[in-house]
Amino acid sequence: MSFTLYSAWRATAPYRVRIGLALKGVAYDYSALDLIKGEQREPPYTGVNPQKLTPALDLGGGRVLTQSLSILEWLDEEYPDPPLLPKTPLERQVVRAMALIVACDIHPLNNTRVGRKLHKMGIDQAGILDWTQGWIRDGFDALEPLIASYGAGFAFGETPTMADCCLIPQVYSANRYQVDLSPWPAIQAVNARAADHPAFQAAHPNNQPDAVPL
Ligand SMILES: N[C@@H](CCC(=O)N[C@@H](CS)C(=O)NCC(=O)O)C(=O)O
Repeated sequence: MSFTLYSAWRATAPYRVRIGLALKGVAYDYSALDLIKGEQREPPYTGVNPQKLTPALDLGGGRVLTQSLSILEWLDEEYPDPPLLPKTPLERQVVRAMALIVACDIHPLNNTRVGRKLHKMGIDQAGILDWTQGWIRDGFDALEPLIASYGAGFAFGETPTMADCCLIPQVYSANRYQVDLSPWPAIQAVNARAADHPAFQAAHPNNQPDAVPL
């Protein structure tokens, strides 16, 4: 039975899972949601993921996985090669810490539903942009020294890990929201390295079936 990924081309959480699937060479069908139209909050998707967020990975047989990081962990256990986590507990802790800076401390504050809420509270577009950029900057300030210490091409070591699955979509988002990346050379170097990697290319927003030419 084939897998179906519920995704949205520019959304960073499904982008993380697309990278993981591409790194593992796992094939899937792509089901697009328009987050601006609010398709994630309407049936039939609410029947797939009652949390009304993307991604969801439908494995068939009534099994649906949600939450991008736990999907990546599941992928890594089911398809161990190539690994998304390093060998030792201490190394794995560092990779997970990098991933969580993005997934817990940047992204949730900048999610679509947060932007909608800020808008309803009367914050204008410039204020929302300032909010978004600020959380990205704070997170990148924390990631930069970790990547400078542990990176060697990718965020941790020479091969992609779960940290890169989270970092590269967040850099895409930073560019989308006009964050100047010059304060973070280590992050920029990883982003440049990933741009040459076929799995990261396959997962890139511009290469998704629902991509809108900008
Ligand atoms: N913690 C969740 C976050 C999922 C999430 O917030 N997804 C965003 C797209 S990046 C979404 O579907 N947003 C829709 C909305 O905010 O209404 C995960 O990692 O999967």
